[in-house]
Amino acid sequence: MNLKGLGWSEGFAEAFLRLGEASWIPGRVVSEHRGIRTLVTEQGELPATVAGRLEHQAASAAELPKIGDWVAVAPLPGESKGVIQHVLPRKTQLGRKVPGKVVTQQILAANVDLVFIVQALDSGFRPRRIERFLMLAHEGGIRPVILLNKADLCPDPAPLLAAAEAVAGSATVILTSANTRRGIKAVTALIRPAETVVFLGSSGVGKSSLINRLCGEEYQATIEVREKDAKGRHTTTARELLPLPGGGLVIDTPGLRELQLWVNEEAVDESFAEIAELALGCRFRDCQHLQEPGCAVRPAVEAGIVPQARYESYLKLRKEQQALASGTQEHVIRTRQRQTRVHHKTRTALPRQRWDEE
Ligand SMILES: Nc1nc2c(ncn2[C@@H]2O[C@H](COP(=O)(O)OP(=O)(O)OP(=O)(O)O)[C@@H](O)[C@H]2O)c(=O)[nH]1
Ligand SMILES: [Mg+2]
Ligand SMILES: [Zn+2]
Repeated sequence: MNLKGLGWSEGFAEAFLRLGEASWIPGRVVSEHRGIRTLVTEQGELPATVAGRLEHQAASAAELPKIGDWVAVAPLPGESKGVIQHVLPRKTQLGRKVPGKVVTQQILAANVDLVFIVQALDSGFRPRRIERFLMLAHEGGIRPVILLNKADLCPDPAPLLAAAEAVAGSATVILTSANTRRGIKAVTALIRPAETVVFLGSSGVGKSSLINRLCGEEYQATIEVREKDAKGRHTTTARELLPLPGGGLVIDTPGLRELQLWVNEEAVDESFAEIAELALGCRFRDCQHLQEPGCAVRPAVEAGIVPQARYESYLKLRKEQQALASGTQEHVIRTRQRQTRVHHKTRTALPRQRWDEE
């Protein structure tokens, strides 16, 4: 197995060497299922568990090995199994906030070069959702491309294409069909050798079907054996990384039901570049673009230069981002308070101290 073809680079090699453990070998996480990860190493595939030390030291689940991660693994002598000892620093990571009230980040994939954001043109086409996925890509520092799939089911895709392009920013938008193979060549052409691409999008938009087209028919089997969901559809239940015939690697992901943001302000601005640029002309630096005097954004909305829906989406996502930012702070404060409390407890639980007697 050639590590370079798997995306191994100088940077990872240096980080690995710095660990200075001769008995460890490098490997890449290609699947994760119920705590067992499969790695690809120079010697081939290796199932692996995570070292207890690594699990205890991790400040959050986001630091544990995820699909796409490069790790240092200790092969167990005499067993075709290994124990992951270390996660090499990630080049990029794709994360979202864990659904629910808790402020924690979930890593969807690591060391990704390109994100394909997939939407279907049959029903439920939602540009607002594209914006969310775009922000996720920008936050991770990953190039996004938008795929409008099931083009065969849409008699007139032009207006939807235009709507997608209006929110795409610098991202390319491609019409595809896994059924008729429309756009497949264009998609393939975007993937360079040894690059890792990931497919994101709601359940049923055709991520696995598109990947199947890219991989060639030999992967049909992989997709067929997947679990069926309640409606009897084949649905992807785990993330996995597959090699493409032309070089390059692809990660299939289960459809995301709830996409909450884990982004900073810059990612919002990057996804709404035209609004961020207008905002430079606002009188107040912290202008919220609502009722402030001298706002440069509102007049552009009123003049129809910025569509109303886009403006509202911007406000909504920025609010979400700000809530998340303060939520993170609150979380940090609460954790600190907890730590202090624990500290006090151990003090009072100690046997009577000298100062108690004074
Ligand atoms: N007509 C048409 N149907 C498609 C196309 N792509 C996918 N489908 C169908 O849509 C359904 C869902 O496709 P999948 O590839 O499983 O969708 P997915 O995005 O991987 O879904 P999850 O794994 O649940 O997230 C299947 O019945 C596919 O045959 C397409 O381009 N045109
Ligand atoms: Mg799927
Ligand atoms: Zn303003």
